[in-house]
Amino acid sequence: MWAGYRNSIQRWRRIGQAMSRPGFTFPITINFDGDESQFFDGGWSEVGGNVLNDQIVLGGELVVNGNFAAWTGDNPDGWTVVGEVGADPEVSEVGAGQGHGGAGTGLANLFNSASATNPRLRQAILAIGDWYQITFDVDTKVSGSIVVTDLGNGLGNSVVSTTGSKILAGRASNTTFQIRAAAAPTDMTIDDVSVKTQTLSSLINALKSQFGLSDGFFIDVAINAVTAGNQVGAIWNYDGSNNFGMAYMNGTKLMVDKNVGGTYSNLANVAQVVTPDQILRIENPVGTNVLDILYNGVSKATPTIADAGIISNTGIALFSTEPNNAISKVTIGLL
Ligand SMILES: [Ca+2]
Ligand SMILES: [Ca+2]
Repeated sequence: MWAGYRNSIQRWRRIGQAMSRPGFTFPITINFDGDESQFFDGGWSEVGGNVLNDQIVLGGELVVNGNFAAWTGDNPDGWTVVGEVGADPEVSEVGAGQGHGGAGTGLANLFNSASATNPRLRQAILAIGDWYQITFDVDTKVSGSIVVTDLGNGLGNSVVSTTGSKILAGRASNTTFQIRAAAAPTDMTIDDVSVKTQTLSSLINALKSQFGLSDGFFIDVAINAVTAGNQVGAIWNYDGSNNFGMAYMNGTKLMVDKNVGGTYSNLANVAQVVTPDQILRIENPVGTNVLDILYNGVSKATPTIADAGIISNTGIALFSTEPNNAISKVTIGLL
């Protein structure tokens, strides 16, 4: 009897997969206030009508001498210093609370008076296509800003211009991690740099795959909050692993990527701030591979995704790289 029950379930699943609109009355709105269990696979936390990804899995520490304890010849051990010319631009060792030329030890000062992109600190520690969490402290700012990136302008390419503890996330497009000056003049002192992988599957939370939608749908994601320099959005044409399209926001940009068999391509990168609870919309129409990505009702990008490896996948999921990114509502409807 149990085997028969299992066979009937498998047959039902096959029928479900063959149908384009099985079992649900669209549009479906998920408010994350207790109504979501039939649509949402769970695993993230629901707090005050928002869903938060508190299940991010990090790898081990990749940075060598991230606390700038060891120096040789006034350059930090483990780091490659680029763009240094005497004392300007310069990376040098200073103490807490000190700017360029300050006394003390154990922190790294990045200084230039007129070279907007130097000096640079590098470590070849990244794998292209992997997602990373980057944390560090800006101890002192006299002037300017720094940018955290890789040599392909990946990792979110986030500019930091204030003091305090920072948490950023992004996908590597090059194997070399870099922190560099981003303005002239710049005089900023940093410490405790950490870079760890984020396990991709732990950034994704699938909605019910039985939606069975490979095209002819829209996804509305109301983003209530995004931590600056982090990513939150939606995934579609998801096969449960390394094939999907994705649209996400980081507070200053809206980006569209595709992942085909583990190889990412960026399809759009447009300036867009996040206003609480405004809608990021993905429209994936029937009969064309041209999508429309909108924010607050305004089209921001019309990427073409035609890869055979992803366009027939039917999964829809949420994506978030940081626990304080908050999604307040998701609606899935038919076009
Ligand atoms: Ca230190
Ligand atoms: Ca130096």
